[in-house]
Amino acid sequence: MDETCLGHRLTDDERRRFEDDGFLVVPGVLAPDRVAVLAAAAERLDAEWRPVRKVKPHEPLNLLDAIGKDDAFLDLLDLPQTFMKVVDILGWHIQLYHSHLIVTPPLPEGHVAGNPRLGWHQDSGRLNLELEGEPRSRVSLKVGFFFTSTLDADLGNFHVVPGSHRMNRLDLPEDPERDHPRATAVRVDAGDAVFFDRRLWHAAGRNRSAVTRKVLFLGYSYRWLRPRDDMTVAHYLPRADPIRRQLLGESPNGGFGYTSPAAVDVPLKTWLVERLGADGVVP
Ligand SMILES: O=C(O)CCC(=O)C(=O)O
Repeated sequence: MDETCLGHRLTDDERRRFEDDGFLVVPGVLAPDRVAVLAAAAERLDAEWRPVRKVKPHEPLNLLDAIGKDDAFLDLLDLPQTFMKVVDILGWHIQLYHSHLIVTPPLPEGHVAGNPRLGWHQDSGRLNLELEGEPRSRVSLKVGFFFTSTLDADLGNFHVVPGSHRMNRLDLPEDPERDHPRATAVRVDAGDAVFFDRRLWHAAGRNRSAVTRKVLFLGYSYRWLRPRDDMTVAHYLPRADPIRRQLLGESPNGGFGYTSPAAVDVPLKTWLVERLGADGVVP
């Protein structure tokens, strides 16, 4: 793993914002030349999969297991500018459980939304029914890497209700023509990252611009959660370092190692203890 990640720890201010708002924008994690390479990979996958999935030209394509489908995205998994912030939030017992590319073309001219409200949801389906308590446990977070700008509104912005990760239910106005009063379009530039807690009520915005929006979301969770995608990443393992192998789902101790890991199952923990000391790492 690239040691420079240690220069990009979660700051106290970032932690406070993530804990209070349920999301955090980290600007400029990708240089423009890298964004261009990643945007080109997104375009390749869109050209290949849109016809396969029979997604119409103006509809969003949501492609799961994006990491497995194009190795251009692999280095984002432990990108120095983002990875330690994930570790500082979730700890070392983590994996990639989900990677999806969303390509959002412009709506056709004159489009009127059938339902003016956005599709608000929390991530991970049945976790939101079967975990007890309010708020339920966090379990996972996503990092969205933006390959196109959504600095203005109506560019297909990622939308959030700030602070809503503490609520099991999102109360919407009775008037079906109105959206949540605190619905917020997150405005980020190409190359920025958005971290968000899976419990945060969020939604995709509409793209009324002329530019196709491209975003890759990487979902990190504790290792005991089953992957949400049919992950096709085995071809990366022979050349991956031990920490990447952990992140890609390897468990030398098999099923047992996902809930009661030995050191060999979690090389990220050893790596962190060697650099930060045992006191600098969650037990
Ligand atoms: O496309 C978007 O901005 C929304 C993404 C989303 O809903 C998700 O990652 O669960």
